Amino acid sequence: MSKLLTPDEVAAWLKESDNFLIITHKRPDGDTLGSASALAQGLKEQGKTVFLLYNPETTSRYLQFVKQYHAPDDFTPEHIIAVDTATTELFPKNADKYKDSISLCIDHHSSNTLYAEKVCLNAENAACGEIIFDILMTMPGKVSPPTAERLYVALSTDTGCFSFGNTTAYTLYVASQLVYAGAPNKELNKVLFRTKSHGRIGMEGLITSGIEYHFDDKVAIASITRKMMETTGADEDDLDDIAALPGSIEGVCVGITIREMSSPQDCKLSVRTRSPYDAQEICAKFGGGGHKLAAGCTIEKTIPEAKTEVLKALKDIMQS
Ligand SMILES: [Mn+2]
Repeated sequence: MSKLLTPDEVAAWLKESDNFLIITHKRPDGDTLGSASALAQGLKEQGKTVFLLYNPETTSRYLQFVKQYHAPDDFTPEHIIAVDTATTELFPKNADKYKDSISLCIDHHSSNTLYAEKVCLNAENAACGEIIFDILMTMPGKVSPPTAERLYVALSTDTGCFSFGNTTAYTLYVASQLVYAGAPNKELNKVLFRTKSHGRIGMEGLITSGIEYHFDDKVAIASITRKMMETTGADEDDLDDIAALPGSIEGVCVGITIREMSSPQDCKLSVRTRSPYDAQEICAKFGGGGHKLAAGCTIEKTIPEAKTEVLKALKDIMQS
């Protein structure tokens, strides 16, 4: 059984330990990479030896924040720390060998499986970066400009630039402290939230022009084919949060994105709803799951066939 630690207790343990390797999760986002690199920077400033395990899926957007901390091949860690990672299933492949020997896990997912020896968990936090902030604030150097910059990346990306429902007064308090500490918020917001790649713009254009409306325009269905990806040269990164697009249209209560995956007979559906419509209820009809306002499922049919199926399934829900 894991021992649960407060941020103060984590700081005390970090102070008496050394030689850390920090692990981030599969398909790494700004929170896991920002939290890991901020912790590495903060511990380095305390004179510790600390590195990040290279995450092979790190995208160019985040590489600049983490690359200076990557562990050399000959580094032998004494302690492994996982950040923002709810289960060992989410470890990248090269971290698999550490899964039974994690000294400390710092996380904000209520689904955390408590796989680490010590766990610092607060599911009230919008981002894992808030917990890293709490830990570093108890240390002598507190938060330096490079640390603040990385924590700002963590907080802003996990909250959609402080716009998602998970944003709390505490999130905004920490963000303000980070800006005071030197986080370049204007530059980061421009790069992270106000810049779109060519692939992204191309995809948004194609997707938007193909959106279909049903049930008095309360349902919007967007389609993504592999052909569209080829035409625009878009990659996985360019499709980040694309499922939010149909649901962002005025008056739309159920936004559905149907994406053709590895074959034309393999479609992934992402459903976003506004209350009282239940995305989970819709996806459960196809063996999928998720949350009340965001859920997903797989339908082994072509896009037009999947559309027909989902419209049939929506009939009762939309007309009740
Ligand atoms: Mn997170």
